[in-house]
Amino acid sequence: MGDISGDMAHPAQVKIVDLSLGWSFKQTDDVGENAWSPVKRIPSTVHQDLIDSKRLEDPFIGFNEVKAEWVGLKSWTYRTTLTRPNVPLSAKVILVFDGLDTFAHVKLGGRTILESDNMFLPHRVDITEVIKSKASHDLQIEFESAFLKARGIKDQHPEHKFICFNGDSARLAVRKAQYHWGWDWGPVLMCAGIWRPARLEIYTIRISDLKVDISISDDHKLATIHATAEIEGHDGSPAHLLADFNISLDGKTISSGCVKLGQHGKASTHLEVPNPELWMPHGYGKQTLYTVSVTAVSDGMPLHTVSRRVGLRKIRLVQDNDSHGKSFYFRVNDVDIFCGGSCWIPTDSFLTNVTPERYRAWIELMVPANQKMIRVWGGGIYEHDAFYDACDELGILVWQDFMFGCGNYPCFPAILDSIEAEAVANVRRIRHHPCLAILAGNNEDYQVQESVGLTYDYEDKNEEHWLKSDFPARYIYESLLPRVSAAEAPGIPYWPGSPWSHGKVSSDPTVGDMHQWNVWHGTQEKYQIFDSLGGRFNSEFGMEAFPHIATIKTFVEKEEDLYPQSHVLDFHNKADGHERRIATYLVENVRTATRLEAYIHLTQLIQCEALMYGYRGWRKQWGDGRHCGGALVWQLNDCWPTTSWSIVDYYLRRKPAYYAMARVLAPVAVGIRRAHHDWSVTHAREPKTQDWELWVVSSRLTEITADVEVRFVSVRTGREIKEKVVKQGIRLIANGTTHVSKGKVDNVQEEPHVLAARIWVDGKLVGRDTDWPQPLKYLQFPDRNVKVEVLGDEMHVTAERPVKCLVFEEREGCHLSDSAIDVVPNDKQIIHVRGLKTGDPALDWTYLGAGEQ
Ligand code: BMA
Repeated sequence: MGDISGDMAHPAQVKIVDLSLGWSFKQTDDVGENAWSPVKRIPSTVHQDLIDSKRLEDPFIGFNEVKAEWVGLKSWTYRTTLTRPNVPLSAKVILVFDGLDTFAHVKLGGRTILESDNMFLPHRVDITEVIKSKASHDLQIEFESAFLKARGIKDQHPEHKFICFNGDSARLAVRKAQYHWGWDWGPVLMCAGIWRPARLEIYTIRISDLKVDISISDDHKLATIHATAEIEGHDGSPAHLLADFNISLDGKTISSGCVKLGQHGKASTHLEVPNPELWMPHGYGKQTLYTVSVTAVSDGMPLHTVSRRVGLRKIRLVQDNDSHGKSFYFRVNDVDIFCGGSCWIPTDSFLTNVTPERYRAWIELMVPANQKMIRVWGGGIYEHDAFYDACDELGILVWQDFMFGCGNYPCFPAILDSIEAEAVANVRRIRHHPCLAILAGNNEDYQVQESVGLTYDYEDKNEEHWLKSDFPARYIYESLLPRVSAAEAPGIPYWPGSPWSHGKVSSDPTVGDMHQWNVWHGTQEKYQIFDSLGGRFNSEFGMEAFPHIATIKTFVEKEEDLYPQSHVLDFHNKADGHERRIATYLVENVRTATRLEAYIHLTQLIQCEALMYGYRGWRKQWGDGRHCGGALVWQLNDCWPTTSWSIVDYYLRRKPAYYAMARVLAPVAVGIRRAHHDWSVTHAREPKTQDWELWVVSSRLTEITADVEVRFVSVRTGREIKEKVVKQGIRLIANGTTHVSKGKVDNVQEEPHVLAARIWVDGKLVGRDTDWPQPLKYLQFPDRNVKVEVLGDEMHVTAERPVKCLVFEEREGCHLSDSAIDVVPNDKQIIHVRGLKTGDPALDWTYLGAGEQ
């Protein structure tokens, strides 16, 4: 058992006894003292504890996932000894669990003190009387198999249609991270354990909640903070208690107010901040963080202080009727923000292995990539505080799903109570973070209904009807969760689901957000037309790519299995039909390869191209009356080493698409493209001409001027086949799209050529874009004569003929300013490398067709 911490100056002050050490665990059925193995520390998960005790092989390697299956089918018991702390007479002793995964029976001295069946719920158990009775107590927690329990609960509800995409449908009956049942990017690893911190709290008075609502005046000259504290344990004599509120910046108080405790143990006040430093997403201003605190004071003695780090900002989801339907975009402090970004899955199959530093490293990746928003997807968890802290500090907006994913969820009374408690607890935990932009009811649950033909009447607003229908969870998304959100986080927009379209089919492109999966899944369209498939906000779309070779080598045990279609590589790709889909996109676009490294490059190039076509086109539409309000790639990260849609792999090694995305999301980005023609439909009959267009997108909030050029460079010879187009002094529309020029590619008279655009602002080259004849497989790439000259921490890249997707090695500890670049003659590109030590070998590189030379 841990030490008592906290200021011991006054016996009534809150004291914390940390319970992270001194635990052991065993399979519940095993008997005898020998059955117990030590636990390094909690929070933990049983798999990691078994690995640490050498009773389980690392499930991330080879086929070990299968060998770990038994773990999820057993019950596990954890135990420790609680020693009687020094407790003042009037104090309470509360045993606190921030999270138990999932079916937990907690016994103190052999007596059940808590039963839990919801991983997302924190618990507080009053053990004052029990703990005082003896010097030490045995604390045991038994975790039953969630897999088996889920099946049992499902069987008890024959009235409900358990339908889902991904995993065993019984998962829908259990409030546990749904990806533990396996997903199309993740293994089946049914974790169990004390997954969030545990401690004793000893106090007479405690602040149990601090709610901070912020409003900003129209002229931004005044921020008003409405703060409400809830205080428990005041034993009916609130007159003695004061709540001392304070807002500070960098330790300096700006405003404060002391109020008497009112009815129901509540106290509230208004604090004002004149000329506030507003919080903005990165790239739009500072991420200033103020601290709001409240201290419970009795007879001049401070007993407990609670603080929230807040950002002063207002956020709106703008849904106006317009010529495209109904808009869907975010406005922060009156600035319209195009939300280019990513979707986020739990970043490890074993959640308790993710440190705050690792969370920070993930979010840090987004900043140089010009990403503004991350979506916490509903099949995982309400994230760790460190995740939201990093987003606050780095200026990344968070789209937060509630934890429901890809299913028809049941609504029996007990589960509804549990969901309500879960929603209140988690919204209260995260609502003060300035990064929080939206709360959304679920991931794709409306789509599941549509896909199996379980239609519902949107106009029927009778909640009782919903609960009795084949889609009872409509009650959760359209009644329970919006009610909780409005009460607990009134300043944050609520949205019933991702995607959702105000009762229209959830793929409606004119209203609401959209998951566009007709590239890869669905009708498997060509990615070149991604832009034409979007809606008002594209909250999911993606393309798979292999991870880095070094990542692959961590799980492939035999050298002979290092080939693209080996059994173990297929096993480390959980997506339906992945072999066919990867092959389709490769065969359609590039000359395919069999050597693993070349194949990795090709899959990554395809991902790069696909995402570029999506983001580039949708960002252009931002300027067309906010036609598209944002795009979030599926997915930023991985939970194990695998092939998936992630743009950065499990070991934080960036895939080339990461860089392609960064370029098209740059504050000022030039875009060029020729009109699409579908080569497989026309059976290689090229159109005689193709229109091309040139535009610039700018997220600068004032108009600026720029110079733009387009060159027409033969793929075969590297020569310019016609006079370049130069436009000087173009005025770029603020926070919008400027159409610059257009023309025609003559496929009869002109040889295949690249349209190579560049843009300068104040004489400085700030961006490039290239458009290539499609498909790339019809092009020849001999004699590119690529040179990469290393000069200090710079790499100078040149080529004599156009080069597609030149990718540099991702070496541990190295950061590149760019990669996956297209290079054209007479345009040297300089890549900055951070982290390469003197004497280290130069970074390796490759490009499309490199093998042909
Ligand atoms: C989506 C997500 C996930 C899934 C992904 C890839 O729609 O919501 O459920 O992993 O597609 O298939």
